[in-house]
Amino acid sequence: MSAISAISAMSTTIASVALVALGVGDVRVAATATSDRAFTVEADGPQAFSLPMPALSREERRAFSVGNSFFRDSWVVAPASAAGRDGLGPLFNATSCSACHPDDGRGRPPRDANDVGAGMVVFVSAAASDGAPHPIYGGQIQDQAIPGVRREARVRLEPIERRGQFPDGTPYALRAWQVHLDDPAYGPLGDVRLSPRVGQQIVGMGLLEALDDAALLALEDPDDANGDGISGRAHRVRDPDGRVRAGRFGWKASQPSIEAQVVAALHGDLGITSPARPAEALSALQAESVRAPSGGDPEVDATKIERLAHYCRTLAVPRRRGADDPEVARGERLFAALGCNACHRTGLVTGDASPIAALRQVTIDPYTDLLLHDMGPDLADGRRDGDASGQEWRTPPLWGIGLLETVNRDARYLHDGRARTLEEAILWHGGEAKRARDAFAALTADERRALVAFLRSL
Ligand code: HEC
Ligand code: HEC
Ligand SMILES: [Ca+2]
Ligand SMILES: [Ca+2]
Ligand SMILES: [Ca+2]
Repeated sequence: MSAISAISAMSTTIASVALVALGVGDVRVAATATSDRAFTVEADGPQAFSLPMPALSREERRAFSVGNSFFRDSWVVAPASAAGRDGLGPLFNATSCSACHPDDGRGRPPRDANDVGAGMVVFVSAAASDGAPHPIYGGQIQDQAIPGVRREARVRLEPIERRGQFPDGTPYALRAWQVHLDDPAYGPLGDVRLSPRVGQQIVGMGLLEALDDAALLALEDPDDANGDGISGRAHRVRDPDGRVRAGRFGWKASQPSIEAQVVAALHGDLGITSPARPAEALSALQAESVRAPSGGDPEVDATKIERLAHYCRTLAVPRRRGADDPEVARGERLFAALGCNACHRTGLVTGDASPIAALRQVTIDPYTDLLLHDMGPDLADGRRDGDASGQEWRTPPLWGIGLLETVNRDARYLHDGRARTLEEAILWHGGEAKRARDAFAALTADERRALVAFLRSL
């Protein structure tokens, strides 16, 4: 089959799939159930990700404000008069949560090797170790350190340009990163596997947490039994009590709960010890040479962790905008017809486990299944992370994605912030999503614009 006839065969398939979707008429245009008002907000400005869920009780709102200040304020080197906010480092990546999640939005890749603390973390392991922490540098590269201590390395991203063409002849350009670790301070890194990732926007976390494991396991299709080319599986991880849970947070769903994510962020990104991680993030070799004042034993208590987790749990989801615009509605039909919604799922129902009553037993449209998918070699980092292979990534939620550029002017898409636009993000899809990606590329320019208009309405 020539390339041209392959493409036209493909668009015929898409057209008929689209007709089926239209005929059935079951494409939900906007989530308008009254219960949604409990956890969504009408907001389209730079603070759109920063609002508490409307349904919070007065006490939950107060806890939100306390968590908000822990999230926003910078940690300082111990000892400091700001007791309770000291203990930063000795090694760290940024001085506050909000440095990497600015305005509760998305961090960005560094502009050069001196641009630190803006949201990217490079995870590391020795090539031969199958994902274990690096023997000297641990699980992640900290590119900052307190005075008198050497930062581990400087992170430098070298852009790699890639050009392509839509089947209709329109050219496009993509950009990926080659990661370099300059001036390693604790000895040679050797042959390593690196996984650069940016901090995500953190809206709606409490709803994702409120999905029961069983609800996620029901979405799995590890052997693609239904033959749609998509075979997501849950990332089975251990929670702090040793129970196996369906992981859901982070780009590889490595963390089973918001609390576990908060503990890991404090420990790895800020250098703050906690009851669950009482020792600083230093390898044995580093611990021999690094002397640093402690900000307490441990540096945060369970209450602060709980407040931070509560804050992340109760940030509201911005409501959709312009959902009844005809172009947006057309884009929404294409999203379904192309099979984007096989992974970016809607209509999930939460269980009873959330500590926030308003988040129990509600239907949500997060545009994710929280499962791992093989996304092909172009997006692969080649590094095992728990049970996730180098090619597997968690479907990221798309709710709020249309506001990312309003909240974070430098917003970038995908796990390492390589994509400058939503269109680029789609074009990088491969592996299980290759069929959907190729179908997107084969659309007319108007249809592609409609699909992007739909994404911008989320
Ligand atoms: C140095 C940058 C950095 C700092 C500081 C940081 N984060 Fe993150 N955050 C990230 C990255 C990178 C990820 C994705 C991690 C992964 O893929 O495993 C992430 C993920 C998260 C997630 C999960 C988001 C999702 O969609 O799954 C939450 C919640 C979160 N961070 C909260 C926090 C909190 C709370 C703090 C402060 C205690 C914090 N972060 C500090 C970079 C950072
Ligand atoms: C097989 C599952 C799957 C399918 C099908 C799929 N996606 Fe994705 N999508 C993902 C995963 C996984 C990522 C994250 C990849 C990464 O960061 O490396 C992603 C990322 C994205 C992003 C960037 C999100 C962000 O937070 O930066 C957008 C936008 C997106 N997808 C839209 C689409 C559209 C539109 C389609 C249909 C043409 C589609 N996806 C089909 C799994 C899928
Ligand atoms: Ca510390
Ligand atoms: Ca390290
Ligand atoms: Ca399947």
